[in-house]
Amino acid sequence: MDLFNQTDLFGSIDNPKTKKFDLPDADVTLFEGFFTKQESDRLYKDLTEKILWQQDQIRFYGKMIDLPRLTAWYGENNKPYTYSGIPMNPHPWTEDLLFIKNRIEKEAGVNFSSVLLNLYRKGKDSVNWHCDDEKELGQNPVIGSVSFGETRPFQLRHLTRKDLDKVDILLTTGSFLLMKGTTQHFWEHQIPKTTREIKPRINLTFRVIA
Ligand SMILES: O=C(O)CCC(=O)C(=O)O
Ligand SMILES: [Mn+2]
Repeated sequence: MDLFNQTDLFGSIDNPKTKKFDLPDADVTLFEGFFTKQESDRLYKDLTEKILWQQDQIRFYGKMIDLPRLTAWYGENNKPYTYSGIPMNPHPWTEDLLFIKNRIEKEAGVNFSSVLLNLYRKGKDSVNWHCDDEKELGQNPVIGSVSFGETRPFQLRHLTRKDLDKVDILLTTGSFLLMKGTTQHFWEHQIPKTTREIKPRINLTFRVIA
């Protein structure tokens, strides 16, 4: 047995499994079971019911169409932010969001100023390839991504290195994915659609607005 294998040493529910991905030009770490099953079930239910979910639209070939997911923006009100061309007016932090934020900040070593929440209601809900590189996020954006509910694959692909394979990361309930360094400059990510019958998933991406 390899005593120094992190995955084994930190594999209990109270000590999350940690996986740092060995990717060029990126700094990506996954903490599985960062929130216990009990915490995750409670937060999934609470966020589903209490967050002010909204249906945003984007212009597509001159027509307004619904985004394939519901979203919500929470955080400090003095930090204006534009996401995919949509100006976001944040709602104030809630108790649940502060609980999650405090826990992940201990690991991330930064103070997050806002969070974008996504609710993927079904398999057809998704987010298309993009980088989180808006200039409000500073030179090297730190993105703290927390998931509750259904497991969905989070895919990463390098923007220019076509010799590198796409990376699939399964984001299970209670997981915390931390992206920092140059990740957003060199890699884009998506949550693909699936035709499978699946349950909803909530994702929270905490951001630092400079
Ligand atoms: O749902 C996810 O895991 C990713 C969401 C995302 O990339 C975003 O909101 O910028
Ligand atoms: Mn993103």
